[in-house]
Amino acid sequence: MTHDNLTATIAGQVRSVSGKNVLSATLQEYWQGTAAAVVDHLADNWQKTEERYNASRMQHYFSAEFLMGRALLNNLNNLGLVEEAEQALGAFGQNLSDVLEEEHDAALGNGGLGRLAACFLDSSATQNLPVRGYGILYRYGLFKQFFEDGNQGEEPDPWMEEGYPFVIRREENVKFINYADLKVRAIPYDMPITGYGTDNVGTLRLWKAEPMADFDYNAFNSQDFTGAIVERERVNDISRVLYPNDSSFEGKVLRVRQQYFFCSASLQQIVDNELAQRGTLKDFATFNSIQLNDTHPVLAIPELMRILMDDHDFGWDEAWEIVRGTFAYTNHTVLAEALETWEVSIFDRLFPRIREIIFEIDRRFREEIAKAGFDQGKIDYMAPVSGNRIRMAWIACYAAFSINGVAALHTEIIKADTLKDWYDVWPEKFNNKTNGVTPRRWLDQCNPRLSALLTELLGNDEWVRDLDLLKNLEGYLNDADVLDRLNAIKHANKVDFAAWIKHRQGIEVDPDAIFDTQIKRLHEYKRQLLNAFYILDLYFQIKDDPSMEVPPRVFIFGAKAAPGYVRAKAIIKLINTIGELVNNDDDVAGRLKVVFVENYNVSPAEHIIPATDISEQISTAGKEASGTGNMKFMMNGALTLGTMDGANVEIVDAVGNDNAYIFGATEDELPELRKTYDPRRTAAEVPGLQRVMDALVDGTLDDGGTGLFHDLHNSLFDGWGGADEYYVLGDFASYRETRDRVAADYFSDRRHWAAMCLKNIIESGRFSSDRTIRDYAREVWKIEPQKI
Ligand code: C3B
Repeated sequence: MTHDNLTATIAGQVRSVSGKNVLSATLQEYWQGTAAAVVDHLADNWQKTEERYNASRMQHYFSAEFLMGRALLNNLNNLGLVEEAEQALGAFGQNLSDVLEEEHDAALGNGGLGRLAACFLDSSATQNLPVRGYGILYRYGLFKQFFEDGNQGEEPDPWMEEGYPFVIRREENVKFINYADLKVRAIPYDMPITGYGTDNVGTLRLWKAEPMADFDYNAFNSQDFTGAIVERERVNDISRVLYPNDSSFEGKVLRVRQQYFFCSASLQQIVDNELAQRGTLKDFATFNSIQLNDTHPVLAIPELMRILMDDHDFGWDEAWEIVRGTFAYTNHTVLAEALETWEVSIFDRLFPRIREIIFEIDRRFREEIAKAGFDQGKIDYMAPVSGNRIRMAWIACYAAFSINGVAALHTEIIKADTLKDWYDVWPEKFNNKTNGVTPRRWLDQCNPRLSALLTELLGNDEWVRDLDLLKNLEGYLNDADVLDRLNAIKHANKVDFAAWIKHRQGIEVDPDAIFDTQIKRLHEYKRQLLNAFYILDLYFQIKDDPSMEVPPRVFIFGAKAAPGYVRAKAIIKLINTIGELVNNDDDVAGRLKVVFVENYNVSPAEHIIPATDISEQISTAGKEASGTGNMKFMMNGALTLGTMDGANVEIVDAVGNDNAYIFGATEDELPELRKTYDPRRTAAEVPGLQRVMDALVDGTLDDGGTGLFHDLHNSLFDGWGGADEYYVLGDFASYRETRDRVAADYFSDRRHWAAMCLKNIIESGRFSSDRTIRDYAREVWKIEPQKI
């Protein structure tokens, strides 16, 4: 598309959304118009891709979460239209970057699991793979976080209230969902997923719940006005809000309604397409496969049984064979509190037929496994239904042909522990697919300076589609000029970050300091508390001796806590309280700064990651299934300070021990260590640690009389289930020693530091989601590229 063309399209779209002369339009209207122009641009290719994919074997990715972030720049970049858009908007006196800032993040996910789904769609589109995503069009995405006196507050996120051109309502594809107590319409909204340097355009299909008829006239006429409105709202509730829990189970009836809602609608769609393409469902599993992103969409298993048997006259055995050939299941966590189980009575009330099918699955499972010689105790443990609860993970393990973990260590843990019994019965189902992240958003777009350098050194931008090509940069590891330029790029990114955070939160940071960052959901196992304790200890050391040498540092945090997770919220308050203390103390003299980025989300991450020197990946070993932020940092030349956990293990393997900073107890060591672990003794023995613990309760740090800091103290010293469950104090000494060393290294040899960063960048190809998706496509999905 030529520049004139885009200018004309944007002008036309802005006029039509604003109803005004283009020059009078608001920035938001420019955003709307430009977004609409992009959709206009890709419409024909999108339709062609849909037709092509429908005719081929397809992979369907079911996920309750897609953390998409912003779409406009991503699409412009993929389509090679960034410069044209700049010029086109320039013709009306507008700045592309101002227009981009008008876009809300589509935060239809909580954290890693949802963002992974978004990266997977990008990689599938870029590699022309026939993959479609299915989820829910939440009216309210993940809550907006604000701080009040250092405490987290939450506000709703009506992200598409002003209109959102990147989803197209497809009224003609409406489906009907039957609950025992409610019948609703599911309307699909399709989002185009562009790939980099390809004409193929994939699809994310998000379902919205709507009442069967807009008004129940009978109810109105019979004077039950409010009753009719209430009923209507009950339906709208289904797709109203994303549950804000990351890695923990929320046993709300509305949540299971949501799950059934999008599973049923998506399956009906797939079945309709299969019939349209092939006139029969008998080859369903030959042409369709469904990846279940964690257990949230596991209801698709009994629902497909129901559709095949009740709507299409299949017998049980035939239907079950199709189901067993269709589903693959990804496990994302070993945390016990995340395991989804539902009380049988909920299923009685919402979908008795699904309950009946699950009970039959359970009966047959028990029979099959008893024949294999398992004892009753084991059968009861593994059965889909036990103790009056329906166990979603167990249904998935039984029905799926593939079960995978998300990093090598994680897969070993589920085989040896979390899902051991299933591994014993069906070892062939198990496989590892180490996560990845898309280098388009997480390098090319968010770090244009580094991107330009890589393109210059490699002679072209092919690396954006094939990140393994970065290996060809090995020769620059000793190139002083390149290393200096790398440092200069990081510095420029830090200057940008400083301006951004100053504008956003009014805080000043020094771009010459080390930027040391921990951004991720707030969870005890992720150990933001360990990070905070280090800062507090360092602060006390400075108070003891204000003239001590301290490498200047900016400690950056970004994290949302689930609104009901009181202890996570206490940790936020603690970090903000420490920040107040440290940032305003004359003895510190600005050498340390604590910055808690409010309302952390995808877009803030795009500012933070390119500016970061040190990537904090400090979870208790064995607890973080993979982590994906660790990969984004690596790609942008930040060094990992981490434990041997999740994908950190593979990052260290890729870059070598000399190019990462590893500390702490390993997963192997922990069980033995715990036998004799006494956190009180550790606090007393490790210099400085008792003082940190005391500060929680002696009035040094003020929690506003809530008792929150006392509770944190208790969780480490007197917690239930064994004090200090996450070994915060146990790893403190090792963490402090390592973190001090990182800071010293940073200032001792800037070129050597840059060489370590470059090594991380060069080796990041393994952590591109393109590689992950190729592995799924080849080993699990059995799909081939379908280029239009
Ligand atoms: C997360 C895990 O906590 C991460 O270690 C992992 O990298 C990502 O999934 C992606 O695999 N996770 C999540 O965000 N939400 C859950 N409910 C479970 C796991």
